[in-house]
Amino acid sequence: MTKNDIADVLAEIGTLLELKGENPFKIRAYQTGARALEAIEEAELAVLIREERLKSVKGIGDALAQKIGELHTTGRLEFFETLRASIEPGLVEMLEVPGLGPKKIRALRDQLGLSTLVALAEACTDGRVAALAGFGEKSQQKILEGIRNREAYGRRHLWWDAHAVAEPIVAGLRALPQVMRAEAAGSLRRGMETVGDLDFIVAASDVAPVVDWFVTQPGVREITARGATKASVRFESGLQADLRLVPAEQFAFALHHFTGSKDHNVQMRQRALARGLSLSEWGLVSAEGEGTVKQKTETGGPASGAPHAVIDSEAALFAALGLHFIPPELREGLGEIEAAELAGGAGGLPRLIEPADLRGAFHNHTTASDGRNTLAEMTAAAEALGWEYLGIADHSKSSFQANGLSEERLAVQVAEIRALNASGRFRTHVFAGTECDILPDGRLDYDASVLATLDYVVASVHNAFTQSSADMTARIIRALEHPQVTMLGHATGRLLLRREGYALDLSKIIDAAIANRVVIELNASPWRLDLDWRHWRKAAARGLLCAINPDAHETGGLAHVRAGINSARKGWLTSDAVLNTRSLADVQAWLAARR
Ligand code: DGT
Ligand code: CA
Ligand code: CA
Ligand code: ZN
Repeated sequence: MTKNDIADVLAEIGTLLELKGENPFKIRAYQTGARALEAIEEAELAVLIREERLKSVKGIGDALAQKIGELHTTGRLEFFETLRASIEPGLVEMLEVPGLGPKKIRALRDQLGLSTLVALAEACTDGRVAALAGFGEKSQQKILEGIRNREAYGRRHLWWDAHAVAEPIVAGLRALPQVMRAEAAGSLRRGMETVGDLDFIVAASDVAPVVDWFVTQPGVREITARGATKASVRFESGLQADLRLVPAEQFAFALHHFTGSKDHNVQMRQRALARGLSLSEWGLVSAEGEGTVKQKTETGGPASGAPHAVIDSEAALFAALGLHFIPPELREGLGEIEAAELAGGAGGLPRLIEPADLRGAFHNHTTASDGRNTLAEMTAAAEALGWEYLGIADHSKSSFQANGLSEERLAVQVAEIRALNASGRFRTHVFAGTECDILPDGRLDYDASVLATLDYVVASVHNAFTQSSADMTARIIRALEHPQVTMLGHATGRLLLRREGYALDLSKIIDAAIANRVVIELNASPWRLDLDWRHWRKAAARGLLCAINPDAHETGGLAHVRAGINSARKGWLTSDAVLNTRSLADVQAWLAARR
């Protein structure tokens, strides 16, 4: 952790102790310690810790020095975690409401028994807060407003939506004459399925015009911060964005730091420390405290024994620590650093799947069920993307809310698809499939004789979500054991930021899919991304085959495979693990062999 990160923790400890009503001297010690720490230079801190001289700093006592050391080297502090866990989470949330500090929160808790935001909002609405000594009408109004805003703004955003906001901003920043380099960092760059806020890193020759441009972008509702090297805005959607301006020679370090993740950063710092170096958003310096920033030529080059390359890219930064370049999607602190070792490594980094590797996709809808484009329109759109094949999998009859196809209508669609392929109208081959409901007892929605007329079958759960985990697991496994099922659609049924998936035992389902040579799709719809990336690395290593399916309900939806590629990359998937990277002939052969 950097000194500022550590100072933040100390300040938070002070606040939490205050929430608990602890002794004021103890509280003051943490607040003073946080300020004392901020006054120390990053490199100096490393030296003080190593030489156990931290307690000689004014404002930092024995106990505090020990805690700072622990945070600096491990990035964690058990005392802090225990303390936080001991406090009702609602009280901690109240700290984020403007106008509420620890003292007032304690008063609300002790005198009105309030320990959740919901209860607090109620107490504001019926006037109990205003009646409390030290609050009043105005302060009650402000608290209520703060809670309402928090509900509107406090939420995360789909990667797809955040990306749509970020992309033109990055392009616009790069087009400014003062800007040398600009990137979107943070969770967006890591391809996370949801994004808290946007983080832009810019190297510029002149700061003010860049900040002026940034805060006047279309859709900016509010400028929440504006300083010499940083600006923050909030868009109409509630999405917030931070812009950070750095000198060109710090760009690679800032980009790496603000790309994160936090866990990855902590591990990178530990690796640097093990090599006598200290890594931060500012640079890579000798941990001896000479303050030699490697990329600064005027200091006469790096300290002796340190790597000599100029660090002007993330690749150079990783190389300076003996590592291959780690793609941002892998930077979650889940073994990527070990795998990136230049010297051997734990199997090495995978060659991750890329958007251009996809040659088609299997799960797409047309106007025959609940899609918004016809078969011909969808095929034309797939052809425009350069796809060799497009799978049509409209809903089956039990999904009446989605206009699912009866056996007769399905037969008509299959005939249409065969005729379209025979006509040679499109270069893209169309596979005739279905998204067949898995009925509550695990049987399929069409008879085997109907399924036999199709090229493939996606089996999905669309009803009876509230079954027990055991029932749902047995239900899905029964479907996977059906000889005509090719792949499992949106395995958990989650909708990001809207609803959790249904209860099930995923590891059993993955086992059954592997045993029955059934594909599990990575549904690439930006609000699904299901099966989640966190499961894929292990599952693929055990032999599970993936298909990245956009579940498109209109032509524009085919582009959602890009979101699926993000998740596939986060799941360490190579093109080998994904069926729809194969050629048309190979897919046809694979489907034939499964029959
Ligand atoms: P988000 O915005 O919640 O989707 O997630 P991120 O990863 O974009 O997080 P954010 O915006 O708070 O910060 C961007 C990156 O900056 C984060 O991934 C790592 C780095 N960072 C921020 N705060 C800390 C910290 O306290 N310690 C460390 N080591 N890194 C941090
Ligand atoms: Ca962020
Ligand atoms: Ca941020
Ligand atoms: Zn579905």
